[in-house]
Amino acid sequence: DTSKPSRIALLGVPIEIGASQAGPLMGPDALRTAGIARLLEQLDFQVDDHGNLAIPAVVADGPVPANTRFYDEVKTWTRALSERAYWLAHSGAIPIFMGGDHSLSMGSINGVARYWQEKGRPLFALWVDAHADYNTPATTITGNMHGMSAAFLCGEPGLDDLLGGLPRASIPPDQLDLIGTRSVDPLERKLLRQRNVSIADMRQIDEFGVAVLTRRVIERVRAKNGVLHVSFDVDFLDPAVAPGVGTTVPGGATYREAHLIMELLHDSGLVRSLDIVELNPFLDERGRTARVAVELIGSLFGLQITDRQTPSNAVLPEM
Ligand code: B3U
Ligand code: MN
Ligand code: MN
Repeated sequence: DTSKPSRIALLGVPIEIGASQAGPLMGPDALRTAGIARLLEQLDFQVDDHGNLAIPAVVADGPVPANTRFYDEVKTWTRALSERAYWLAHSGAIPIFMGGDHSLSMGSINGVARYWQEKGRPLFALWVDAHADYNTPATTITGNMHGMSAAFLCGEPGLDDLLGGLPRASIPPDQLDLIGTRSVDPLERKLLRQRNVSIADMRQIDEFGVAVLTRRVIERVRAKNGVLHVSFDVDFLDPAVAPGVGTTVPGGATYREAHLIMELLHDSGLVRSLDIVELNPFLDERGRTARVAVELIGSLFGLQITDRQTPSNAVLPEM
């Protein structure tokens, strides 16, 4: 089944204990206020807002690994979200997981990956982020679990009980692509090198441009008849464009670079799920960051400046 879904399922995931600063809890409502549903409807999608995920009471029911802050809380969220994500993918809609901090991706991508595993199509993840989020309990400096989600996704050891018995669907590290990277911890860097994870860092963006780097990802997915999950951390953007983020890192992507990535991904027809994470409305300036995030989601789902094909669309191989 390669036909493009025409339904989008919005799910708010108001988790913030994976991050160092409070505020991402308000992210889902800020995205709603910025008009995410209205925009997607204008792009001819049927949009169902499933509200915000709620979790059961947190219980300490197992060993807690060292160097993990709020492990039991993150475990409870991850378990609940993984189940929910599986069923949303199963429904045939494109799920958009509105964060919330980036630890939510441990649940969202695990659930989505489990669905695609059953379908027999490889899932690729594009990690659009200033950070690599490839820490494990053995490499982390902060213990913040939003810095561990990509590593968990790729099956790195150290968080093996995080799903508490629910199935874990890891993706091989060669199906992970980082883009926008500019802040990596020393041991995290070593691990990324060992696993040979593909990294389009800011220097590569400056040298080659985002179009070349994005097409490289698209071609890799297409070559394996895969589908793509986009995990978009708003700190990918330069702080001047997106001030509403807890962990801003200077030297980020421009507004135009980010839109071009989204437009190219849209044209590929390969994106089947999305996380939009780390928006912190408490730190935002008059809703600017929320509005930019929604505009970028528009580009990812087909918003175009004109109705003409660009030359690059025209040369892309047929789906
Ligand atoms: N790598 C650091 C910093 C960090 C990761 N993700 C964010 N910050 N947002 C860490 O804490 O693991
Ligand atoms: Mn992140
Ligand atoms: Mn980040």
